[in-house]
Amino acid sequence: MGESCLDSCDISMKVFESIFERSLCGQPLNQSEVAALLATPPGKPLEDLFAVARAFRERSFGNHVFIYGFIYFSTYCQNYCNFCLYRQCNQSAPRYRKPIEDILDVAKALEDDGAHLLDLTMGEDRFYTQNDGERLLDLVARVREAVAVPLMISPGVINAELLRATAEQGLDWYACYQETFNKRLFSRLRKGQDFHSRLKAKVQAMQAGFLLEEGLLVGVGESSADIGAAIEAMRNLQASQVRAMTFRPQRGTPMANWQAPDSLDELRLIATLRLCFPDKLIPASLDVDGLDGLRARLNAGANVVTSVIPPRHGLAGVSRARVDIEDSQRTVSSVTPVIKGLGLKIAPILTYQQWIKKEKRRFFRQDQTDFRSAQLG
Ligand code: SAM
Ligand code: MD0
Ligand code: SF4
Repeated sequence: MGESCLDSCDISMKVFESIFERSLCGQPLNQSEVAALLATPPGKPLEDLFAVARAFRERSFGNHVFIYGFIYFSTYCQNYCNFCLYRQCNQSAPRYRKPIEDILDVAKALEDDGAHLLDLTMGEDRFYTQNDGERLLDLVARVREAVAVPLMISPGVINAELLRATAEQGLDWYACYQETFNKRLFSRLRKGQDFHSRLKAKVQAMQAGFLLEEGLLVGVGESSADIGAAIEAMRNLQASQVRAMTFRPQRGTPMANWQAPDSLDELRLIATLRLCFPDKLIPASLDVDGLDGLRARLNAGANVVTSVIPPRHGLAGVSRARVDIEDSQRTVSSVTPVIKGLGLKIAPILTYQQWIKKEKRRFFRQDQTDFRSAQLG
């Protein structure tokens, strides 16, 4: 890329120029620089920010985009997150535990369709975690046996032993989003949950050999200083995939009437994450605005299409539980024209596998104590 990305977009404001130059040299941005990026006004300045984010993406990934299949296999949950449709006792949530045969069918269908990874997600469902997590381990082992693609697990907080045992089944990723690193905001959002236990699970997952996906909710009352602190925390945690998702109000929850946030905020954060983590994976989730929202997210510098869900299996999304699923708008063939229209292409499977291998080598060459010293807030 050299300096061409800066030359190609006529950035008027000096402050942005210096931020872009600093991140191009690999220097971590400070909180006031992050705040400046998050306040980028719409129009030309924002288009410039996106252009720089895309150039950063291109430098690390060329024109390749990755695709993640999403298998929400149990929507039962013991927790009371105020933002989530699936919080315990919410009668409005679609509740199911998918039988293993269905899970295996979906996994194979997604693999055949060309997904680079499958994300096995559940609510914090004791059905799976009781008795040392034997049901979860069995499920993971069966999926591992049935497909060759890399696997991610998103089970919420589970103990170190279960994390180790799932990692030993050959899973690559643990996804667990703090949502915010502001402890007071966290306790308002993730009601009754412990900030440090959630963080600790991630450190333990990495010690067990997982790559980590970390994530932030957008529009839940966070300040730009909170986001600056979160970016620093994600860097300290050494997350390999970092996400931002706009909060979508859910019926039957305490935040059902929360005012919808500005849809540009998530895009600004995606671009800011790209500048801060140029060589990491950044999702463009279909679970926020469906297929309609994909173009803008890729345009802002994301490089992984997540929440691809095949129809006719009765599977739900998270923040958009039903949108675009049964009418086949969340499939590889639906996202392909959007990807191509942006001059991007779906990466070969091998490219994704090599990326994971390289990322793991980077970590596991390091002394494991690095993880222990990751900042626990
Ligand atoms: N239960 C596990 C957990 O909480 O880690 C995994 C599944 S959980 C549903 C995955 C993520 O979805 C949450 O961490 C949150 O970031 C996101 N999410 C949940 N409800 C949302 C909403 N209403 N709007 C946007 N994102 C939401
Ligand atoms: C997504 N609906 O990628 C999924 C989910 C959980 N690891 C991921 C939030 O948007
Ligand atoms: Fe449960 Fe996860 Fe929803 Fe919280 S975000 S209520 S832990 S499914």
